[in-house]
Amino acid sequence: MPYAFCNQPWKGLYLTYTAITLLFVRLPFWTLLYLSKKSWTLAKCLNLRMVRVLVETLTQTGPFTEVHNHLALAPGKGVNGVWVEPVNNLITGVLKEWANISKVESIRIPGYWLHKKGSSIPIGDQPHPDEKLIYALHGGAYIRCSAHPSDPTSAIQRGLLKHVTSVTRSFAIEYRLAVEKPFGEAHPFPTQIIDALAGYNYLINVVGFNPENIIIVGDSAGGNLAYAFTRYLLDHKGTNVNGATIPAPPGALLLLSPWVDLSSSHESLPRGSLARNRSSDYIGSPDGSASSAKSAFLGPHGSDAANTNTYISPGSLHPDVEINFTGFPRTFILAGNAEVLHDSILTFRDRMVKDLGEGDGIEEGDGKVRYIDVADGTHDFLAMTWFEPERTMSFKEINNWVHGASIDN
Ligand SMILES: *[C@@H]1O[C@H](CO)[C@@H](O)[C@H](O)[C@H]1NC(C)=O
Ligand SMILES: *[C@@H]1O[C@H](CO)[C@@H](O)[C@H](O)[C@H]1NC(C)=O
Ligand SMILES: CC(=O)N[C@H]1CO[C@H](CO)[C@@H](O)[C@@H]1O
Repeated sequence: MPYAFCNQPWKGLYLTYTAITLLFVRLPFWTLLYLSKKSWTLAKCLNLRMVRVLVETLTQTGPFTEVHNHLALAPGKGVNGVWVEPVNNLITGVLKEWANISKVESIRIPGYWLHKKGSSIPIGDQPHPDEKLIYALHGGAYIRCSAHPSDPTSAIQRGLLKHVTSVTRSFAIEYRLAVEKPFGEAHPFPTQIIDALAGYNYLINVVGFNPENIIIVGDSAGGNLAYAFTRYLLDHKGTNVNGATIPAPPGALLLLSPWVDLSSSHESLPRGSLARNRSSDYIGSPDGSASSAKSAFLGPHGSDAANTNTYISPGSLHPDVEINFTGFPRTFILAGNAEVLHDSILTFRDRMVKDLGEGDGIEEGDGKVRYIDVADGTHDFLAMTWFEPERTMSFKEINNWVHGASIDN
């Protein structure tokens, strides 16, 4: 059961137990195991197993230390935080209906800028004409991690700023996390779409970016959000609400190990990636942490919504799901061949390709979906700086895609 040890003294005891067994039992054992079966480097094997222990432990105890969240602008050296104003006037259509069911509205939340190393850009500086920007939505199953630059997921933005030559800054929004049962339920779907909208509105109507030049990046649950948020913009493009206009969709979407099926429709496939890749990935069993995160996120919308709502599960195999990607921006999808979500990402990719075609989306008539399947890649490996050489190779592919250059390394 998730969070069995979330209160003291059990939390402390559990963490001590985990640390001791890790040092004296598990690490030596894994090393021996590795020596018998080499495919990755030893460092990579051990790192990966430690990430798995970390994820499992978090699921038992909750966060070890205080994690930054939407309630405060967290300061720090080189941290460029800003407050983002609410956008209740931009909530319309289905979003308004779902927000009503969940009883959520838009509030003021923080966002953080990251700048390319060595550059000196004032916070929220007016863009140059044609300046491209990365708008980042972090992963963490909608229940953990943060947009703050001290969070591990910010490694993705740093990698992009390093490798994507024409981009000099990125902006990440501190969307409200869904809160799970033992901690008091709050902020279910569509809170995160509303918060993504607030950040987007800030970039366009306060800072002055052209939507065409915004590349929305989402990893894992952030990929789910990037997709859903773009669908909202597309479905309500140009709609006037209370004197405000829904902004145009972004110029491009970058989906990294996106979480696209929150139903369990891919889980029972006997030769599927859940069964085959569980030992090579660090995401545990779907009935433990994932189901607790899902119910926190779904809130009053419940599991029916996970099966059939195309804003929530664009990759669901449920027979009632009909989905149309016409009008979507050009999209880059990355999946790791060693991840448990592999099959659901393929389903999503196939649906997108059916409507948009394969390609870079730069030339007239070219298809808009570019997909890479990284051999031995685990879930969200771009967030793990030690996952080389796959990580650098993937960032180079992304750089090529951003600039429409031919793809070869
Ligand atoms: C919101 O939900 C309530 C019921 O909870 C309903 O009476 C009301 O009409 C709804 N409002 C909108 C704007 O959908
Ligand atoms: C998808 O949407 C587009 C534009 O709204 C429409 O032209 C097309 O017929 C739709 N495709 C299907 C299969 O419904
Ligand atoms: C590393 C590994 O075993 N990857 C497997 C993950 O699952 C897919 C099924 O979708 C297989 O094709 C991969 O070989």
